[in-house]
Amino acid sequence: MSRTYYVTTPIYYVNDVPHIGHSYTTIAADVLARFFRQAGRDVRFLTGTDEHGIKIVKASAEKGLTPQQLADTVVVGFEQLWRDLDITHDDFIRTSQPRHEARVQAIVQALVDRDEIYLGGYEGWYDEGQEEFVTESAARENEYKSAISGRPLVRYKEPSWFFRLGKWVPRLLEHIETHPDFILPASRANEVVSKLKMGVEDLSISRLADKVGGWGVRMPNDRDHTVYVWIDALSNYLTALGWPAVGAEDDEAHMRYWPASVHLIGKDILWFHAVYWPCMLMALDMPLPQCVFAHGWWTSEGRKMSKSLGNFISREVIAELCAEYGRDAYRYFLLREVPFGSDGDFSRASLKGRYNSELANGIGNLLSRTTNMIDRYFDGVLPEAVGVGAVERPVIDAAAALREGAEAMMARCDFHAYLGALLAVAQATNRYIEDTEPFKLAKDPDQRRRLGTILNTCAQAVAVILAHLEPFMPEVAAAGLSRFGGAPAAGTLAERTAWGALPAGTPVSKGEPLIPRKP
Ligand code: ME8
Repeated sequence: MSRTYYVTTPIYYVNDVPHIGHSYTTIAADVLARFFRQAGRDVRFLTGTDEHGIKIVKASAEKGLTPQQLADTVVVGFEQLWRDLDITHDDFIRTSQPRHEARVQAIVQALVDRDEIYLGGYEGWYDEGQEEFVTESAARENEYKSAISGRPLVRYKEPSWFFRLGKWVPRLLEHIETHPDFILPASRANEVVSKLKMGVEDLSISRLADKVGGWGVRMPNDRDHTVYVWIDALSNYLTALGWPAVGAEDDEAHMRYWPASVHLIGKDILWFHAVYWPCMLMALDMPLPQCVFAHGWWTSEGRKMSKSLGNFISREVIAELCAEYGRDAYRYFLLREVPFGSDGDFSRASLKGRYNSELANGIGNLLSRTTNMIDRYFDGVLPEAVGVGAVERPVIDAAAALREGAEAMMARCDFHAYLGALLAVAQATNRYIEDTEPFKLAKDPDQRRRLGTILNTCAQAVAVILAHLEPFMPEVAAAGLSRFGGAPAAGTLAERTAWGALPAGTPVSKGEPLIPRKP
């Protein structure tokens, strides 16, 4: 059995419609899933929706719907967006599903059995938009408003069950210090560590069921309480694998995927994933995920995204952008524009700029030049490479750097550098064509072997580029590779992209520009 790779996205709240931020994490997860499948790993890719909590209860009431009706409506939009963006998840979990609810109860019961939970009372501030308890000092600092949404915090005072979070903090700190890749980027790990060192209180993990209209998972040990939505939500990463066993047929069928290779999340929900979740897992005596990667946030046209400003990038706007540039270009842009982990600004001008300079002029143009010349000078049959020498070196070296660095870059979610290395191959090859001037050599019959070597080199480079582009731009890459009739389709990515993998004699067809320039 090959090594497993388990990638997850956050499960998205159904109080509002999907937008660019959701598409960002899910596209990143899809790229990782596709890449590691190509690398021969046994991949599991999970996404889904977070449907409980006061936020959903309030949003549904405003719309005159029940929470379930709201969830059922909004989830359709998420599923549609994932189809629109060619997302290849293996499972889609909804927290209102019985398979999830039963297992959340089993998880909480296990914590009760281990004496990790006790009854107390919560009095303090709550950020209903973030579904987050806020300490007095943090509340005061932000003038009793949400640090994220700016909306007023709500005062809560009620009996509540508590998880002994504080007890696990020393072990968590040690884990973070001894596992430098546990929280990425590293700067985020530092933030978590300094906050942990300031001291952490035990975590309120239940809400009175009446206060949330009974919408949620009941505490197994106390019917008057529902499980705090974050405990419910975080558990999805395990419940979706069938853990803990509660008697259904597929119980624990997928437990070979645990621990997760990476939980991809946005920076605003790092604390939940880097503190609550691992402490819960330690209390359950379960292995911790290998990595929690917190990406940055997008603004739109230079400002915080909002419906009232008219710069909200909804599913409909994404569909429009995909119609104009192709969904592959949208996928590419998001992961290329800024390093994963940094904040980025989305603008139509930068999408168009990158599309034209990197995709159309860089990769598309190289593919067209190469296939056109092979068609014209060699009747569409890939010529042999003989006497490969120093002139070819920069191209071969750039391809080797991409191929050899690919897996490590993907393991660190360094999409930006990966695509940078990929573009470097295109640049080196385009420069090679300019330097060697094959169109001039074609006029001289004595240069035929040299011409063949140049075009073979270009074709090898294009094949390496397209194979590595596949996880990001699956349709464009497949269409490009199909122009090289004999491009090896089987084998791992590294096998398929060994230099010279495209044999001489391969039929090569030219065609319409694959990535046409936008005026
Ligand atoms: O937080 N740019 O769900 P959610 C980039 N249900 N990312 C953005 C963004 C933006 N402008 N706006 C939001 C939740 N996000 C919980 C998760 S997981 C067990 C439970 C990201 O729908 C945000 O950072 O509010 C978060 O990672 C994700 O969208 C889901 O947000």
